Amino acid sequence: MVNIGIVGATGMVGRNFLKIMEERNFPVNKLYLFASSKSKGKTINFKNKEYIVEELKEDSFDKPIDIALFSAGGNISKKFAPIAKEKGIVVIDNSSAWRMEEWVPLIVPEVNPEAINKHKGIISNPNCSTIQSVIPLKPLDDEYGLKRVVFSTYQSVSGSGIGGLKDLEKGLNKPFHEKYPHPIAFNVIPHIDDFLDNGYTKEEIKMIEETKKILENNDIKITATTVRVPVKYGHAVSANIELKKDFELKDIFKLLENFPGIEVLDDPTNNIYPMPIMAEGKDKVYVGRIRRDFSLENGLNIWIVADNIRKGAATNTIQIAELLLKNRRL
Ligand code: 11C
Repeated sequence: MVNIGIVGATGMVGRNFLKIMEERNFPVNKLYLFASSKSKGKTINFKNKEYIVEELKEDSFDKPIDIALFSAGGNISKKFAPIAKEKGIVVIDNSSAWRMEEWVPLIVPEVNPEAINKHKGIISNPNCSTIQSVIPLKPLDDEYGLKRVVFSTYQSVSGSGIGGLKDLEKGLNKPFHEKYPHPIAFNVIPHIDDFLDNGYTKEEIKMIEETKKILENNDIKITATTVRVPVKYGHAVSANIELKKDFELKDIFKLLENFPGIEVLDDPTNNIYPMPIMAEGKDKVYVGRIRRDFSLENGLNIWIVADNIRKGAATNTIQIAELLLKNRRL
């Protein structure tokens, strides 16, 4: 049994940490919930017991916590994760604050579970669109070698938190764009996170850099275009892949079907392919539209869908916590 602290307990991902720990019967002993002063005093139910939300402060980590799950944004993680780590608490952080630090493992348990053994007190959970993309890429890289990948994403508004859902629900009513610079209802917006000087968005760079780090392969050429679509839950990614070796399509199907965490849904004659509407609330990564890209040698197209709040965030974090317990890395 372990003592768990949750930072950002009232947020969408924070609440899903609790839900998923209940579902998976994670062995929680003591539970401490932290959020901003706005949420202080709220109560949250976990396994039929009410817990009071405390304001996050520097002394919050004086409590006997073994693992702290953070999902309260990059600035909170930058400030408070080192404080928790100094107290001997293992932090699993959902923000982008620590992901690219060389000493911080960036983990998708189906892909690089062994990275847990290198942790030094902070472990990062990758970006949601990266998590679902690296799972099918891993067996392809191991078997054929990835030469180049072109990601095009179709990301749901819940990736932006409650504000994204509100903008979508408002439709075209003014003011329609509190979260986004344009209406998202009846629209698609090719802009996720801030723009950088090179013309890419931060979300695109996350997909490129995090994929290389998780697959431990800096030689893959990767590009990405990330797009917000008017869907509530579930991100979709089209991955156009150039492999180093030739392949038989039936072997690709077998490889993906047998990889942990993947469910292949690919029966075009019966209109079966992954869609956000059926991935919502689930923990699998769904892969379909698997076909050869005839425009290049060893080219392959796949379509990847997953629930961004669950497998893309909360479930992956709880799986990392389970890995910590299994490998006795606390
Ligand atoms: C989105 N992928 O859909 C983002 C949300 O770095 O963890 C997650 C941002 C992150 O807007």
